[in-house]
Amino acid sequence: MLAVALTGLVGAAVYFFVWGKWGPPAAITPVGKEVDRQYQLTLAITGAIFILAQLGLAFAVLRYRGSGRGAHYSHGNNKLEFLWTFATTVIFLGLGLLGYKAWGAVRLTPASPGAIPIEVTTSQFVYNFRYTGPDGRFGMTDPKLISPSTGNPLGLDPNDPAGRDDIVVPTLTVPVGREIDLLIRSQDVIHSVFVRELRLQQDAVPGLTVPLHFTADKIGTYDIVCTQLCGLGHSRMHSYLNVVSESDYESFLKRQEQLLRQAGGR
Ligand SMILES: [Cu+2]
Repeated sequence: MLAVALTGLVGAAVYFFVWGKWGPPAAITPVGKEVDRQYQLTLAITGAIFILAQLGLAFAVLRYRGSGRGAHYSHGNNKLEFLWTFATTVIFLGLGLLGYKAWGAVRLTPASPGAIPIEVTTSQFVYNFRYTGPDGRFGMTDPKLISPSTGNPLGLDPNDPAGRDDIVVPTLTVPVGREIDLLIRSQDVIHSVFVRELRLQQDAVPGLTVPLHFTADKIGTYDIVCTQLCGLGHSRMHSYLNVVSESDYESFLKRQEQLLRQAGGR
């Protein structure tokens, strides 16, 4: 019975992975595709070991059932223990080193000089995205000036001319095929920025500006969610990443600049 149950378990596990119905949506960045390749490799190696180990156990249960012999005491086998510890170390370290390209490259290297800087500020329970405006510079902010109800959620300092053209919006719009340099901040507790299609998940930590860069290669609208339990409204903390064509991006910026002028600037 146990041997049959184990074999059934292995069959069901393999079936669900091969079926792939609950897999993630397709990646939209070169790094995302790298993460997927790395994940598939890890899954293939650990999956093969899982199948062999469980089927081996089922075989042993079946083969040695009811033989009437008592169990015999063993001191273990040094050679075998060395072998599987060594194999585990090689696989673990090997996958870790291979994963550098997928995980580390995006975090341990800075964005290229031509990347578009966009600041993400998280707070309970919203995202605010800031663009530099035509001057290419972010204006100064002051925590004392933070006032979402009067339209200054980031606390932009009106005396700093660099901040007068800064665009602040609740959703992230980026041009396709261009590198984006996200600068992630938090005003209160630890939040996070997670976009499944980018295969990126990064905490927003109060007091830090965490950079994260990506180049999306597929036009579309994707969910941005907070994956840190940040308070009662955590489940509502949500925004969108709009990947648009270069010309749509230009008109988005134009429109925002126009709105800012209509509002009389800051
Ligand atoms: Cu949050």
